[in-house]
Amino acid sequence: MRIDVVTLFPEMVETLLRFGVTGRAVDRGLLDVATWNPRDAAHDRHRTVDDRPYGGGPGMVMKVQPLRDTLRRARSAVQPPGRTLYLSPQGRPLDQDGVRQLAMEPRLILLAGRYEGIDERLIKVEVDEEWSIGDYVLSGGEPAALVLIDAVTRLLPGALNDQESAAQDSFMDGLLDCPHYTRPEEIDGCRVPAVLMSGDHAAIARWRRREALGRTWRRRPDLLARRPLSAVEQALLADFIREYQESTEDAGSAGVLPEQPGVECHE
Ligand code: 9D3
Repeated sequence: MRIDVVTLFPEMVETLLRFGVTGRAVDRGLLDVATWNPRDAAHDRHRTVDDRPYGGGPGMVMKVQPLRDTLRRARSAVQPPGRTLYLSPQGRPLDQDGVRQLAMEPRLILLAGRYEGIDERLIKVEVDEEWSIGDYVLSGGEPAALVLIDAVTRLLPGALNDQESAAQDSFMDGLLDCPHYTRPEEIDGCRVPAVLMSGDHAAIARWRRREALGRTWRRRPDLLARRPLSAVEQALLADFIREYQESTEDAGSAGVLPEQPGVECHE
């Protein structure tokens, strides 16, 4: 997959490509990323890339000419160029379904904005899709471009090793992950759940699925609502819920101590 990124901070993007899964995808020739800096297309003495907003107010807007020339340069570097995606808070929220769609494209052009954003007419004429990575405020589009590139790269055939692929497959079935443990067997009185030490692989698989269902039920009911459960899964979740209610219904803690998200200790 070829991705061209238009950004005022190319080093931010290039850094991701030096490490881990994304770095390996580049080494293996699965991912090819090029960066394009609008500052290189600014021709005035100060190489200006921002301008004041019509209507006044605080903040600046990315200047049209350097950005438009840069997009055209990026497009003519690879034929056909692929769709142009503008990363912006106003975009379609990225989720794993969106990542899957984007990963099927052979080429993408990503536009990362700075300041208050880009001229609306540039969006209309030059941009095919707008994507957000969630409802929080970033300082620019680069972190969003990194998130998108990272998530998409993981779906390119050959990017993950076998173990990573297996783990990815189980996440992609729409549930949160089960808890994980490694040595030592006990930390400050917290022991590894006995079933994981039992060597009973069927019981371990059941326990993991039950924990995944239970945590999704507790922490992300929105995910559970979108996912049909098999009869086996319904039984495992019912089992989790019954145990959970037994453990919270005793006199002292009834309704008083909600689980702190992410904090649990098994005896
Ligand atoms: C005056 C209100 N603004 C500044 C606080 C709006 C604003 C402009 C530019 C907010 C963020 C940004 C920069 N953000 C991105 O470029 C961005 C982004 C994000 O902030 N959140 C989630 N996804 C994305 S994708 C690009």
